[in-house]
Amino acid sequence: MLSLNISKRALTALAMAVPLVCASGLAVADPITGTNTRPVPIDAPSVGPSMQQMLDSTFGAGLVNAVTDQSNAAMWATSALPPAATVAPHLSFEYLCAGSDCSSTNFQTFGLFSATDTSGPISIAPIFNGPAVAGANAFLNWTDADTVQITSLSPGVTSGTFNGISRDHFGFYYQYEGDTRLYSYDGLNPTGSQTQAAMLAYQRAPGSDTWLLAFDANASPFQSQAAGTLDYNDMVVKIESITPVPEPETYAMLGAGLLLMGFVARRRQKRSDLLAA
Ligand SMILES: [Ca+2]
Repeated sequence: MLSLNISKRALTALAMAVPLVCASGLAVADPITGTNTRPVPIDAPSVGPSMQQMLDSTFGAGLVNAVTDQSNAAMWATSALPPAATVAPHLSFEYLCAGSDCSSTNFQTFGLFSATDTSGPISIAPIFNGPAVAGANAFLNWTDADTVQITSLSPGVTSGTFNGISRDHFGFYYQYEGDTRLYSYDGLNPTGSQTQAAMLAYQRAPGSDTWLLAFDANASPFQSQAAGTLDYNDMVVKIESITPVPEPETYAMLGAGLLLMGFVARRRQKRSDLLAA
């Protein structure tokens, strides 16, 4: 949309201010096991499809609601080993290309990040780079607990091996040109912009491991903060084989369930030992 057509000179000046904002945004230290607060409002799009239209074309008409079905998930784990996650962009980008700014259409990136807390270092694995268009696919394969291999036959995918990306605990980021990185976890995004909710996450259905993630560049303080800019259609990606990281309470319940199963299995074992004897 129009708000993204800012000049390169302005972008360069703004990019120099990015580290300062990142530093203040990361000052609070707490583990990234949290979730996001949803739902948030979605503006009607000025250019491109609406969030509801994208959900309808991805999952089927009327199956997932753009407002009421927003997930609070912020971090994910792989649900299958192997096969690992398939990451496919659902559609291309929202902004208009006009005049000398046309080259900037090649500078949107999307990828994985991993971090143990909001004050520590953030590891990233870029996936889609400039020339990626709708239909491009990337395949992710973890060769060990925190090493991911990205492969693809599509243009615009950064192939390679990236360390520091936990198989059990990763999120997604989106970046517009030299602008600040926006994360799937709200707590990592800059305060002072119009929203920290840079991403909306939708699950195909309860229990499904297929998701649609939608980012909006206007969550960055360096883009337009005008009313009507939060339409979440700047970078939209469909991802298979991921499952949300459980909240701490869920971990506790999961542990109890595993213990119980262990107990039953041991009793059964003993009984069969007796029968055999
Ligand atoms: Ca927008």
